[in-house]
Amino acid sequence: MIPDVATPDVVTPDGPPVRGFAVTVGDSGTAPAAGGCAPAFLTTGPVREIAGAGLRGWAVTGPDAAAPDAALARTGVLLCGELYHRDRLLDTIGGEPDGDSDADLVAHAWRTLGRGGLRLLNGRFAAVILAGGDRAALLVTDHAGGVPLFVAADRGRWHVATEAKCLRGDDGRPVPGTRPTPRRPGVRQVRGATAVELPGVAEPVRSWPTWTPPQHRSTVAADVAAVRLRGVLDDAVRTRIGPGCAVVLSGGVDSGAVTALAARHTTPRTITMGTEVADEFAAARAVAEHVGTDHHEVRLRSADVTAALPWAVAAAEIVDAEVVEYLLPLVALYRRLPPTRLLTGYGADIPLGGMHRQERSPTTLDETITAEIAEVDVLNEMSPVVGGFAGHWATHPYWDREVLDLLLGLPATRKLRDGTDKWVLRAAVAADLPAATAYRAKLGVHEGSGSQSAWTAALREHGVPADAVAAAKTAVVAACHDEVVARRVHPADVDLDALYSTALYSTALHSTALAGLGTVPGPLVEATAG
Ligand code: IOT
Ligand code: MG
Repeated sequence: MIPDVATPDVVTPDGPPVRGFAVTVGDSGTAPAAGGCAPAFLTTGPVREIAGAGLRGWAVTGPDAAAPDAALARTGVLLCGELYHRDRLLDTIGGEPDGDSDADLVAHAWRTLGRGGLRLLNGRFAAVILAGGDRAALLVTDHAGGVPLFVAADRGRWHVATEAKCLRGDDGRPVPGTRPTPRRPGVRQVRGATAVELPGVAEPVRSWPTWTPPQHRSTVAADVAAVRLRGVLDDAVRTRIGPGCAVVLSGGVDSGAVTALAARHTTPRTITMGTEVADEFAAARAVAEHVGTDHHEVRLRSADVTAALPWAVAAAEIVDAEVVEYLLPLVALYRRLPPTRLLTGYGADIPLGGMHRQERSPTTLDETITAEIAEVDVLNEMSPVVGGFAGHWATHPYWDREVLDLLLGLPATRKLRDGTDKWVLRAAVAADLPAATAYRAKLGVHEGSGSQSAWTAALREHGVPADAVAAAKTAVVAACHDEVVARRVHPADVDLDALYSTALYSTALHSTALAGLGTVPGPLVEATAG
């Protein structure tokens, strides 16, 4: 009998000591003043004040983590997130770091090899490095922007945070290596794979890249590519698992592969979600039974999935309704689970072109993948706040740097082969999974859980005509973003009905037939009942 919720007694919360931060970096030599009350982090966990030479602010830590001050004093590094392949990293750098933490390793890489040291790091992190000399600090992101990092300039000081909602202020200084944050004037997001050097008051800001996606494509034989992919993916999974970890398993090949590889090193828990509208329970169970996991099914009401909207927007801090729609079912699931280290199959479809299953031309597929990769570092769909709001630490093996390097260096003919999409991944793990899973057609998370249709139905009930649903989703997400990011309303306090009505009326996306009846702005579902 498969239990329907993960039982708390098998859960070991495990994740990096620092899950988020909001700090002020002073001009050279000046320690900024304390920032008053703690910022409005959505990430949950103990919030601790931190201060070091030239840096002051707040950090959200893991449940049992020590205050970050001691590590900051020793390393000069404030690190949110974690590194992978640590042994190889240390072997490559040589010498001995001052301590065991990942912040110590980052400091060791920087002090020993400078910029070259930062180009070695494979992890999921955002860091502030107190660089010394005439520089106030270095802001560093991982290759994929896996931990979003925001910066706002303010009269010679810099406010830096892992959540945009924690920041205000803008003195108009140009900041290379960043992009404006949607609907948050003055707050800029550091691009992925970037180091931004924040100087003293008058100096210009400089930035430099730490990684670029390969532009070449390899002619390696198809079967060799598949063997190599299994190797790097196995490493990525092995270096991400931890005590009590769980894989969120849809039953598709992406999360199926993560599950099968995790099961080579531990007995993972697997968790699959569905709603009363739709589920993929049979497909997930086939994987769980084949590889031997501790499997759990969670059935949510589809109303709970659409109600996750403010949480999804507050966590990812984005206005892209399509991406928010992918996140809804996962966010709804994460709300139900006790704090857990989670592995996902998220992101596999981006380098493999899996979202374009109708695409039959390798020429077009290569261009599409290249274009999507160029934007992915600011979409925040893999942000740790997605999960961190409920105390989880979720990590995504397909966005390991070595997996990405391999997948992005393959020509589209290895991804679309003999009429099969995502061919190289399917071939890589065919022997690890039931045949039906390895060659299962892609079903998006928003389709398999019924959340896409549930959100559409909710909008239709608010009077949105069928041909305006996509525009309505965009308007609702933008209005929601204004609430939870710009105005810092907690997602639990958002009145979703009121938000729908305001967003839809102000953009005239409700049905004009209903508006013609003279109904005043308010939940249309009530106005039309009976
Ligand atoms: P999809 O690939 O279906 O799901 C992403 C991950 O969410 C899965 O690998 C799995 O770990 C988890 N998951 C999905 N469904 C369930 C479920 N029912 N129960 C438990 N866990 C589940 C969209 C998508 O279709 O997700 N994600 C794409 C990329 C988005 C496009 N972004 C972009 N172009 N920037 C992806 O690559 O994952
Ligand atoms: Mg997928």
